[in-house]
Amino acid sequence: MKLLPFLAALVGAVCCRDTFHGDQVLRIKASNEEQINTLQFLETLEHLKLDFWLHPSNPEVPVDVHVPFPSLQAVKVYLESQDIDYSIMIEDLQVMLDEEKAGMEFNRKLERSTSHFNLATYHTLDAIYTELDALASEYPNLVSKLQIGTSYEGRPLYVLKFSTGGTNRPAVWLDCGIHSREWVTQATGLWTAHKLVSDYGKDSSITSLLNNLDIFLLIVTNPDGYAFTHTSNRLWRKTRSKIAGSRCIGVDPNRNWNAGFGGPGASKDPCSDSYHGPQAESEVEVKSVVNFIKEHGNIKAFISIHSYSQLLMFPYGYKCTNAAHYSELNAVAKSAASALTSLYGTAYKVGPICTVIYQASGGSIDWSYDYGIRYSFAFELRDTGRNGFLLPANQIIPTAEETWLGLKKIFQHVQDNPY
Ligand code: 0X9
Ligand code: ZN
Repeated sequence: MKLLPFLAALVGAVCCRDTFHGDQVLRIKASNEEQINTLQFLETLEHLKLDFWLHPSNPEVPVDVHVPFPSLQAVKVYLESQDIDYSIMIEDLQVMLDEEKAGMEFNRKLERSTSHFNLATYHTLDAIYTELDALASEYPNLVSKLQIGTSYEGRPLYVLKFSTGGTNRPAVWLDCGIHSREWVTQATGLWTAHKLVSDYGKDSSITSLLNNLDIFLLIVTNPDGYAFTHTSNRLWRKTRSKIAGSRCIGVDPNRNWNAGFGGPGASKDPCSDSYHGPQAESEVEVKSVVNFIKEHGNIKAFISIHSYSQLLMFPYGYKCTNAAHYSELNAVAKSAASALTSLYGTAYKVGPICTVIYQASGGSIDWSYDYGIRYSFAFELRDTGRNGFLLPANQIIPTAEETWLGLKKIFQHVQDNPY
């Protein structure tokens, strides 16, 4: 009988994981609008099973696409026939995934023997959740763990609240991992939590910040997706909800907010990775955040952390017109990006979503901004595509450190500019 759980784990580990042997990620450089249209056409060819890591939108921004091995030849021949430039960013996705997995296994053994939590590696959901408890019990006067809801598959949605007292102080909201495969974001969230507790009382800017504001940090916004990236498909982006009338699973939780819902840059096809869902806030993971923000009533900044591309963006994404606070948001984002860059020279682009990445409707920060939270920003962390979503674990800490400098600038601005 004792063998049963072990066997189940073994079968689970080997039988059902998607593999990506020979798959490549191509970086495509469209040189004009016509080539963008051609790539958008390519995106509609379902049988190729292409996974666009960066969607075609304007010739300034490269297009990254994960091409399964069986489609590679056809895609390359097609691009060449259309005179569209491309290069190979990732030669063999499975090789990278194997390396990542080996690193995690090595670390698991290390952590077991040293009983030390390593922030410089990727962790499973269970390990992250255990660490949240450790933080809350070690720093009870500074951190508490709140459950703001339950995911589609029944996992708790945990928010860390950093607070030094007061009642319903003005607060900032920070979420990571709404797209489950963006692993460096959950890891950055966890590092940030440790940074806050270790520097409070030591670093005067953090101390003053937490003496005035509360910080709410949702490290794993999409826990079902995150668990799935560990057990079954490392490249899973969406939620795991069942869609009536479709064989496909999941909604893009960053197309599901009630902001231009169903507009350009979202798909109505449940099989698409940018499927907006049957209606706005259909996903309980989104609805739980919305309810929390509304009930709190005093959130002054809303920041969503994604990867990759090294961008610091602000509204809008569902439309390409400037937000009313464009000048202020642009100035804050510029100063945050330059603080971020000052540490390791990591270059960031700054601007509205629609300009710097692509038009995308139903996104979180458009919702928060239209709801009245002026300081709404989205980060796309490292890198610019060399590793894409598979950022090597040795970049977690430098990524988190530099991001923290950017976040601090935004928080300071919020503190200095009450509204
Ligand atoms: O497409 C997205 O949702 C984001 N890019 S990602 O590669 N991380 O998927 C960009 C959207 C901008 N962010 C918000 N609208 N919040
Ligand atoms: Zn994302």
